Amino acid sequence: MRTIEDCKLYVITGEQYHPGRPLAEVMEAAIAGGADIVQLRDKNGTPAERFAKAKFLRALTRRHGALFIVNDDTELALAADADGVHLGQDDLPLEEARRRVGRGMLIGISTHEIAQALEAERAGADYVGVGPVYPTATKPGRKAVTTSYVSEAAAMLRIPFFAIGGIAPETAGDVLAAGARRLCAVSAVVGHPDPAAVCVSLKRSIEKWEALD
Ligand code: 3NM
Repeated sequence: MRTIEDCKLYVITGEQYHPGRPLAEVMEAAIAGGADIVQLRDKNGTPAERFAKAKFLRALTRRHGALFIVNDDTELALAADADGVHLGQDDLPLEEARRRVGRGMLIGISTHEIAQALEAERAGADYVGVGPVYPTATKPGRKAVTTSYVSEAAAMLRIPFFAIGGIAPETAGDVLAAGARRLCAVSAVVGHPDPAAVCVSLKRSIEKWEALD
Protein backbone atom coordinates (compact mmCIF):
# COMPACT_ATOMS: atom_id res chain seq x y z
CA MET A 1 0.00 0.00 0.00
CA ARG A 2 1.20 3.45 -0.93
CA THR A 3 1.77 5.96 1.87
CA ILE A 4 0.87 9.62 1.51
CA GLU A 5 4.62 10.41 1.30
CA ASP A 6 4.87 8.24 -1.81
CA CYS A 7 2.02 10.05 -3.55
CA LYS A 8 2.94 12.78 -6.01
CA LEU A 9 -0.04 13.18 -8.32
CA TYR A 10 -3.55 13.64 -6.94
CA VAL A 11 -6.59 13.76 -9.23
CA ILE A 12 -10.03 14.91 -8.07
CA THR A 13 -13.24 14.01 -9.85
CA GLY A 14 -15.07 16.76 -11.75
CA GLU A 15 -17.86 15.21 -13.73
CA GLN A 16 -18.98 18.58 -15.10
CA TYR A 17 -15.81 18.48 -17.25
CA HIS A 18 -16.64 15.23 -19.07
CA PRO A 19 -20.36 15.24 -19.90
CA GLY A 20 -21.41 12.01 -21.55
CA ARG A 21 -18.21 10.22 -20.64
CA PRO A 22 -18.36 7.75 -17.77
CA LEU A 23 -16.58 8.58 -14.51
CA ALA A 24 -15.11 5.06 -14.54
CA GLU A 25 -13.40 5.55 -17.88
CA VAL A 26 -11.93 8.95 -17.00
CA MET A 27 -10.62 7.98 -13.58
CA GLU A 28 -9.23 4.68 -14.83
CA ALA A 29 -7.31 6.62 -17.49
CA ALA A 30 -5.98 9.03 -14.84
CA ILE A 31 -4.72 6.13 -12.76
CA ALA A 32 -3.21 4.46 -15.83
CA GLY A 33 -1.33 7.70 -16.47
CA GLY A 34 0.08 7.77 -12.95
CA ALA A 35 -2.42 9.36 -10.56
CA ASP A 36 -1.46 8.10 -7.10
CA ILE A 37 -4.56 9.42 -5.34
CA VAL A 38 -8.16 9.77 -6.50
CA GLN A 39 -10.62 11.94 -4.61
CA LEU A 40 -14.37 11.75 -5.01
CA ARG A 41 -15.70 15.32 -5.00
CA ASP A 42 -19.40 15.31 -5.79
CA LYS A 43 -21.40 18.25 -4.53
CA ASN A 44 -24.60 17.43 -6.46
CA GLY A 45 -25.27 13.70 -6.35
CA THR A 46 -27.84 12.04 -4.11
CA PRO A 47 -26.48 10.04 -1.14
CA ALA A 48 -27.16 6.82 -3.06
CA GLU A 49 -25.31 8.07 -6.13
CA ARG A 50 -22.40 9.26 -4.05
CA PHE A 51 -22.20 5.89 -2.29
CA ALA A 52 -22.24 4.01 -5.59
CA LYS A 53 -19.44 6.18 -6.98
CA ALA A 54 -17.43 5.84 -3.80
CA LYS A 55 -17.74 2.04 -3.86
CA PHE A 56 -16.71 1.96 -7.49
CA LEU A 57 -13.70 4.26 -7.01
CA ARG A 58 -12.67 2.29 -3.94
CA ALA A 59 -12.55 -0.91 -5.95
CA LEU A 60 -10.76 0.77 -8.87
CA THR A 61 -8.07 2.39 -6.71
CA ARG A 62 -7.54 -0.80 -4.74
CA ARG A 63 -7.03 -2.77 -7.94
CA HIS A 64 -4.31 -0.33 -9.01
CA GLY A 65 -2.70 0.34 -5.63
CA ALA A 66 -3.79 3.99 -5.58
CA LEU A 67 -5.23 5.81 -2.57
CA PHE A 68 -8.88 6.79 -2.38
CA ILE A 69 -10.05 9.91 -0.56
CA VAL A 70 -13.59 11.22 -0.06
CA ASN A 71 -14.27 14.95 -0.01
CA ASP A 72 -16.08 16.41 2.95
CA ASP A 73 -18.02 13.41 4.22
CA THR A 74 -16.56 11.29 7.04
CA GLU A 75 -19.55 8.94 7.04
CA LEU A 76 -19.21 8.20 3.34
CA ALA A 77 -15.44 7.77 3.73
CA LEU A 78 -16.04 5.18 6.45
CA ALA A 79 -18.89 3.44 4.61
CA ALA A 80 -16.82 3.11 1.44
CA ASP A 81 -13.67 2.04 3.31
CA ALA A 82 -11.74 4.98 1.85
CA ASP A 83 -8.11 5.68 2.76
CA GLY A 84 -8.97 9.18 3.86
CA VAL A 85 -11.20 12.19 3.99
CA HIS A 86 -10.50 15.69 2.72
CA LEU A 87 -11.89 18.77 4.48
CA GLY A 88 -12.15 22.43 3.59
CA GLN A 89 -11.66 25.30 6.00
CA ASP A 90 -15.43 25.53 6.55
CA ASP A 91 -16.03 21.81 7.04
CA LEU A 92 -15.80 19.80 10.22
CA PRO A 93 -12.89 20.78 12.53
CA LEU A 94 -9.97 18.38 12.17
CA GLU A 95 -10.18 17.15 15.77
CA GLU A 96 -13.83 16.19 15.32
CA ALA A 97 -13.09 14.49 11.99
CA ARG A 98 -10.26 12.52 13.62
CA ARG A 99 -12.60 11.43 16.40
CA ARG A 100 -15.04 10.14 13.77
CA VAL A 101 -12.63 8.36 11.42
CA GLY A 102 -9.98 7.19 13.88
CA ARG A 103 -6.23 7.10 13.49
CA GLY A 104 -6.20 4.70 10.57
CA MET A 105 -7.61 7.14 8.05
CA LEU A 106 -5.78 10.00 6.35
CA ILE A 107 -7.10 13.51 6.84
CA GLY A 108 -6.29 16.23 4.34
CA ILE A 109 -7.13 19.92 4.70
CA SER A 110 -7.50 22.66 2.09
CA THR A 111 -5.44 25.70 3.01
CA HIS A 112 -5.25 29.14 1.44
CA GLU A 113 -2.54 30.77 3.55
CA ILE A 114 0.43 29.54 5.54
CA ALA A 115 -1.20 30.10 8.95
CA GLN A 116 -3.96 27.64 8.01
CA ALA A 117 -1.43 25.07 6.84
CA LEU A 118 0.67 25.35 10.00
CA GLU A 119 -2.48 25.01 12.10
CA ALA A 120 -3.54 21.92 10.12
CA GLU A 121 -0.08 20.40 10.61
CA ARG A 122 -0.20 21.13 14.34
CA ALA A 123 -3.66 19.60 14.63
CA GLY A 124 -2.52 16.35 13.00
CA ALA A 125 -3.40 16.65 9.32
CA ASP A 126 -1.67 14.04 7.14
CA TYR A 127 -1.37 16.42 4.19
CA VAL A 128 -2.65 19.81 3.07
CA GLY A 129 -3.76 21.34 -0.20
CA VAL A 130 -2.08 24.64 -1.07
CA GLY A 131 -4.15 26.82 -3.36
CA PRO A 132 -5.76 27.87 -5.51
CA VAL A 133 -2.39 28.72 -7.02
CA TYR A 134 -4.13 30.12 -10.13
CA PRO A 135 -7.72 31.29 -10.60
CA THR A 136 -9.90 28.30 -11.42
CA ALA A 137 -13.47 27.75 -12.60
CA THR A 138 -13.56 24.56 -10.52
CA LYS A 139 -13.59 26.61 -7.32
CA PRO A 140 -14.94 29.99 -8.37
CA GLY A 141 -14.79 33.03 -6.14
CA ARG A 142 -11.56 32.11 -4.44
CA LYS A 143 -8.63 34.45 -4.86
CA ALA A 144 -5.50 32.90 -6.34
CA VAL A 145 -2.71 32.52 -3.77
CA THR A 146 0.02 32.54 -6.47
CA THR A 147 3.29 30.61 -6.34
CA SER A 148 4.48 32.74 -3.41
CA TYR A 149 2.27 30.65 -1.09
CA VAL A 150 3.77 27.51 -2.67
CA SER A 151 7.27 28.78 -1.79
CA GLU A 152 6.23 29.52 1.79
CA ALA A 153 4.67 26.07 2.12
CA ALA A 154 7.83 24.43 0.75
CA ALA A 155 9.96 26.30 3.27
CA MET A 156 7.77 25.84 6.34
CA LEU A 157 5.74 22.63 6.21
CA ARG A 158 6.92 19.22 7.32
CA ILE A 159 3.85 17.31 6.16
CA PRO A 160 3.28 16.70 2.45
CA PHE A 161 1.45 19.41 0.52
CA PHE A 162 -0.24 19.31 -2.88
CA ALA A 163 -0.35 22.46 -4.98
CA ILE A 164 -3.86 22.85 -6.45
CA GLY A 165 -5.83 25.27 -8.60
CA GLY A 166 -5.07 25.71 -12.27
CA ILE A 167 -2.46 22.96 -12.27
CA ALA A 168 -1.84 21.74 -15.83
CA PRO A 169 1.17 20.70 -17.91
CA GLU A 170 1.54 24.39 -18.91
CA THR A 171 1.68 25.68 -15.31
CA ALA A 172 3.40 22.76 -13.56
CA GLY A 173 6.93 24.01 -14.29
CA ASP A 174 6.42 27.29 -12.41
CA VAL A 175 4.71 25.56 -9.49
CA LEU A 176 7.50 23.00 -9.19
CA ALA A 177 10.11 25.74 -9.51
CA ALA A 178 8.44 27.44 -6.53
CA GLY A 179 9.05 24.32 -4.45
CA ALA A 180 6.03 22.04 -4.88
CA ARG A 181 6.82 18.35 -5.36
CA ARG A 182 3.22 17.16 -5.31
CA LEU A 183 0.47 18.33 -7.64
CA CYS A 184 -3.30 18.06 -7.64
CA ALA A 185 -5.60 18.69 -10.59
CA VAL A 186 -9.20 18.48 -11.69
CA SER A 187 -10.08 20.12 -15.02
CA ALA A 188 -6.73 19.77 -16.78
CA VAL A 189 -6.90 16.00 -16.32
CA VAL A 190 -10.57 14.99 -16.33
CA GLY A 191 -11.60 17.57 -18.95
CA HIS A 192 -8.94 16.42 -21.39
CA PRO A 193 -9.68 13.87 -24.13
CA ASP A 194 -6.60 11.93 -22.99
CA PRO A 195 -6.45 12.07 -19.17
CA ALA A 196 -3.68 9.46 -19.08
CA ALA A 197 -1.40 11.56 -21.28
CA VAL A 198 -1.90 14.62 -19.04
CA CYS A 199 -1.05 12.57 -15.96
CA VAL A 200 2.06 11.16 -17.63
CA SER A 201 3.17 14.70 -18.45
CA LEU A 202 2.55 16.01 -14.91
CA LYS A 203 4.31 12.99 -13.39
CA ARG A 204 7.34 13.50 -15.66
CA SER A 205 7.58 17.14 -14.62
CA ILE A 206 7.48 16.21 -10.94
CA GLU A 207 10.14 13.54 -11.44
CA LYS A 208 12.35 15.96 -13.33
CA TRP A 209 12.32 18.39 -10.41
CA GLU A 210 12.80 15.64 -7.85
CA ALA A 211 15.92 14.53 -9.70
CA LEU A 212 17.36 18.02 -9.25
CA ASP A 213 16.81 18.08 -5.44
N1 3NM B 1 -9.68 23.18 -4.11
P1 3NM B 1 -8.64 22.74 -11.18
S1 3NM B 1 -8.69 24.70 -5.82
C1 3NM B 1 -11.13 21.63 -5.39
O1 3NM B 1 -7.43 25.81 -3.35
C2 3NM B 1 -10.18 22.76 -5.29
O2 3NM B 1 -8.43 24.48 -2.01
C3 3NM B 1 -8.86 24.22 -4.24
O3 3NM B 1 -9.47 22.53 -9.85
C4 3NM B 1 -8.19 24.89 -3.12
O4 3NM B 1 -7.55 21.74 -11.18
C5 3NM B 1 -9.72 23.51 -6.35
O5 3NM B 1 -9.67 22.45 -12.25
C6 3NM B 1 -10.10 23.29 -7.78
O6 3NM B 1 -8.17 24.15 -11.20
C7 3NM B 1 -8.98 22.78 -8.59
